[in-house]
Amino acid sequence: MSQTLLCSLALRPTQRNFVALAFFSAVACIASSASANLLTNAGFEVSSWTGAGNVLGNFPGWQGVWGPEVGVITGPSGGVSPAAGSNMLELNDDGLSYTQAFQTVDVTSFSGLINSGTATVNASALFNTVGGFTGALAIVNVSFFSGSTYGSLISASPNGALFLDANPQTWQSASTSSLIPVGTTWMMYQVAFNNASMGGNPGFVDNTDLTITPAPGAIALLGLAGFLGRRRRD
Ligand SMILES: [Ca+2]
Ligand SMILES: [Ca+2]
Repeated sequence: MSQTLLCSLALRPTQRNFVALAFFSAVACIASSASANLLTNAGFEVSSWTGAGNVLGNFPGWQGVWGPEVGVITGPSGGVSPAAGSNMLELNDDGLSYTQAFQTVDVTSFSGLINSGTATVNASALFNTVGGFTGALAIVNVSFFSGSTYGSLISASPNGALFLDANPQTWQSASTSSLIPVGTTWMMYQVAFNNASMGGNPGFVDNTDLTITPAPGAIALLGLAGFLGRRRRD
């Protein structure tokens, strides 16, 4: 709402340099339009979730709901307190390579930006585990889909991976960022721990974040617009 207001105000032209100002304002509007966090229950303060199979098998039906493979939303656990609020996500070894949790997001409202080829996704989360050992491997990732089914997978972002320290009182951030493929209409946010690295201990997640911003190229255009504006005044 406020973004729409900001853009409409910025686009009001003056008589003196209509073209430069209109161009500058349009680009500034794009460059400043980073989305809010697209995840629901991003801090796990609502103790509600479903199975991973539900989330992966029915994007529209379980949009905005966390789907851990083996996990719970919990208060302080294993000597670890939530990074913020009262709750966090706990993930436990599922007997496979990685234990994971998923959330799907409909991004069709960003189609204009995404299909211009200039949209970047930014994903991050805070990770922690119990004390006494190092080398726990935590990962954040985003997958891109052309439709509302897993079968429409286009590609995935590079992993944001992090080896955790041995201190249960420190939370560490992992993040990833990449261009969103043209044609993307759904995204799946994913946090994971490598089971073999966990020594049978639980892994914890809090403060998840998923945003869409214009790619750096759009911001470079902003600089060009400023240059053109100055040239007109010379
Ligand atoms: Ca929390
Ligand atoms: Ca730690």
